[in-house]
Amino acid sequence: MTPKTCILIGAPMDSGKKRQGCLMGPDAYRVAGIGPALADLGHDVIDIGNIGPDPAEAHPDLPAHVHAPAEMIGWTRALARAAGEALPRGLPIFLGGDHGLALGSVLGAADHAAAMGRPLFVLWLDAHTDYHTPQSTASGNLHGAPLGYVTGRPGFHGFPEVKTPVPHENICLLGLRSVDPDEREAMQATDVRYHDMRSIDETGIARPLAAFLEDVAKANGMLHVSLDVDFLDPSFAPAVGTTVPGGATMREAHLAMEMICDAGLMTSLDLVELNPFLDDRGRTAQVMVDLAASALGRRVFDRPTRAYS
Ligand code: EXY
Ligand code: MN
Ligand code: MN
Ligand code: MN
Repeated sequence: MTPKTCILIGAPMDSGKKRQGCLMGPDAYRVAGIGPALADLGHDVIDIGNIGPDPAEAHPDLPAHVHAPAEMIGWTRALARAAGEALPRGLPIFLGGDHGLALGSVLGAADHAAAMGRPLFVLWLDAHTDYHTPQSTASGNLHGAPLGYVTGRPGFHGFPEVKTPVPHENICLLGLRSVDPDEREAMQATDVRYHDMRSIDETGIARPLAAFLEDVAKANGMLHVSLDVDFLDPSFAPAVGTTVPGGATMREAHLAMEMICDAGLMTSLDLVELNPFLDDRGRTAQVMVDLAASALGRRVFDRPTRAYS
């Protein structure tokens, strides 16, 4: 793999939901050795430390049940700026923090891609569709809304304007098994590519992913990968507040990341929803670091053995 400049951006964000703990995520990844793991693969690693939210006000038109609206708005601004500053220099890796960070990381990636005259594609590895709006969410937790925001759904009052919504056909979700009725209704009306675990059981994870990556390449797209801990089955990755049984196996997860690496298209990465408070001696943090390494070139062998027809 061509060596990259990997820019680690700590985003100790917990405002996307009520349960706290993801704020310890960035340091858990550091303790699990994310920097040396990527440097060992020949990459330049720049760790800019942790960023924080901009000061912001909640917007009066946001529904009252939305959790921590001012922090969500402030984080989105700060993260979009961080993405815009990092992308011209290398490959930003956002160390979450909850999935609310993707409102800003994807917004920044979309604005940068537009400035480069390239389309942005998004690969969403998650048990959940995260496609709510502030009005449709029952929980009020906006870590369940990043895809709603970046695709330009209405109602995110007070948030930065989404000047270049990500086209639905440029989004592929893998690993789904917990989707709210409103999300299902809204998502089925779009041309987003969604693959729940049932379809992955039938086709394997490689087929839909290979087709998606081919389209990204054909469009000369930039690829933002958003990896939620709960994509994996809880038996492999227990340290997340929204576990859903029946998730991706360790090998399905590594195959996905190895295919992403082989395609050479990834331009930004989120590692989100790790809650070290729920971990068992850092096991889940280590899984996420190993998956990031697979996406950035870690292999058992440098080349496959003789080809079999
Ligand atoms: N759909 C549920 C909600 O909106 O509250 C659960 C969302 C979980 C979101 C996590 C980050 O993936
Ligand atoms: Mn998520
Ligand atoms: Mn999730
Ligand atoms: Mn569309």
